[in-house]
Amino acid sequence: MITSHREPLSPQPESLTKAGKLRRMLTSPELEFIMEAHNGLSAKIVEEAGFKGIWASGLSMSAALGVRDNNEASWTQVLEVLEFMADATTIPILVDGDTGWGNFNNMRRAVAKFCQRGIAGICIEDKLFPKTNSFIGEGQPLADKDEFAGKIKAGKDSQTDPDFCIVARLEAFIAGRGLNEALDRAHAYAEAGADAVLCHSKLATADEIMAFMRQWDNRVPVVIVPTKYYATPTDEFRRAGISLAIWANHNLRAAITAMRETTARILREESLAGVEPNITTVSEIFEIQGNDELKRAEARYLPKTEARRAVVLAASRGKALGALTADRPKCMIDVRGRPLLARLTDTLKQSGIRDITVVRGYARHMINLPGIQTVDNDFYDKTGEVGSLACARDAVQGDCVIAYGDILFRHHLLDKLFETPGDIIVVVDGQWRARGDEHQGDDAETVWVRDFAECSIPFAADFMDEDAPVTLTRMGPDLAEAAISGEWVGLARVTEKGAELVRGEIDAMLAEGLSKSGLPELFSRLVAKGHAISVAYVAGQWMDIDQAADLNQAKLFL
Ligand code: SPV
Ligand code: MG
Repeated sequence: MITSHREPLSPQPESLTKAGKLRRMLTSPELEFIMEAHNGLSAKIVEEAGFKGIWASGLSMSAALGVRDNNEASWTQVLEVLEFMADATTIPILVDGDTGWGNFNNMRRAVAKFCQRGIAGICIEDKLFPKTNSFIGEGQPLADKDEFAGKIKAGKDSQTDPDFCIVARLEAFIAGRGLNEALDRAHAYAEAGADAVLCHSKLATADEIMAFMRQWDNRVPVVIVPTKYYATPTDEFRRAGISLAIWANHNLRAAITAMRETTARILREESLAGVEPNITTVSEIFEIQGNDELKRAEARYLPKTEARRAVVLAASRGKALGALTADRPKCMIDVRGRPLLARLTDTLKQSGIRDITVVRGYARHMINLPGIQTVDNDFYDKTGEVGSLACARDAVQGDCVIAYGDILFRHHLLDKLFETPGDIIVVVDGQWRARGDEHQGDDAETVWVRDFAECSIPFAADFMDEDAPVTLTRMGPDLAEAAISGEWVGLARVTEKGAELVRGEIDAMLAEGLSKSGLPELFSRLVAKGHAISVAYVAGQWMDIDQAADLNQAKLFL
């Protein structure tokens, strides 16, 4: 009797490949067990339960794919399933390779592919392609013994992992051909290089298996599938010297039962309430899927973006809009079915800004959009932008966009704002002249104030950001035309450091009684104190709403 495969083994080193681990299970002196799985989920459940290996059952995989166990799923479709199973688990998978999907040549390709995909071994049965499940009918034809032995040899010659296991499944008992045929073939297959034989039987007792074990000289380990003789005590298999028992289809069968019961109950009760306590929770699914690992990976690999916030100044009425702002501030004027402010906050949200603080003043109760926070400037009619920003002082921190509440702009202006380096960045429209004419002829009551900017480098249509960083020199309504580089859009951004500077300047201006001032003055003061304010140049693609004519423009803009 050759007993080399049954020598006691040292503990499994972690360095073993999956194939190495399967080989150890086959050759260990213990009776080992592997459990059926048919997809990534069931494979995970098998590993989670503590099994050391997985049986990728042909019956179960085909049933799970909704086809018959007659090679209706192609071998590459099976390969796809196996890849998910192997990726989802760390324990070895023994694949039910049916009859090897053809002749020796098909077997060669399958073995090479399985090795590539981290499969530990394949079991092939000595029947004909297309296969029939062993529990169907009687007298199934067997493969020619020598042809099958050649297939085993071809498989062994094709494996790229030296520990990959080929298990030769004996269907002699299934075909009614008896013990001698089984033993004769077992020897031939072991001779051809099989790492183990699987002795299969469909009797309700283990008699055939035990008869085989009494005669078998143990030259290679024996594997069994006790599906039909399940009542046999497991210790009998142990005593008989069997190496590996396969619990071949019980996850699939359990799943069918559970799915049928659940589905029928939901259909019957037209409610989920009855089934809810009996089924896996959604958070358990997330756990099985490994969401925790993704969280850890995100923390490790995603850039650490500070939560972005925005402060929107929306306290003024917009007097020039006349009756349109009789009952609401101009930021709540309807522009094609939505308030201006809603359009602005949508654009901010698209850029990942969730924390939006709106400074309200005139007709404050009209500003009631979902998903915003509000602070109120009770003295909106006596103060200006600095006074309003002071009301939101606590919100000006971290990475924060500061925006006028009466502007509409294309989303990419925000991208530009976030891409431009600096601690305080202002968006400046280099094509400010193009906006000039529409506002000619304003009635005398309303003064159209434009926030012009003088910058370190004038804007040119072919200006590239990489050319040189542009900084603000001055900002205000009264710049001499020759000094104007562009017009501030009403959009700025501060970093943590910039926010600190802005808060400091707000405090200084309030102390000087300058709450009526505009933000251009605040920026100019910071520049005068030697703080750099970066300029993100854009060319148009924005507008502000100052008068009724702008509303028509806004409709076209959207
Ligand atoms: C399978 O699980 O697909 C098998 C084992 O081949 S059996 O169905 O018992 O033949
Ligand atoms: Mg099968």
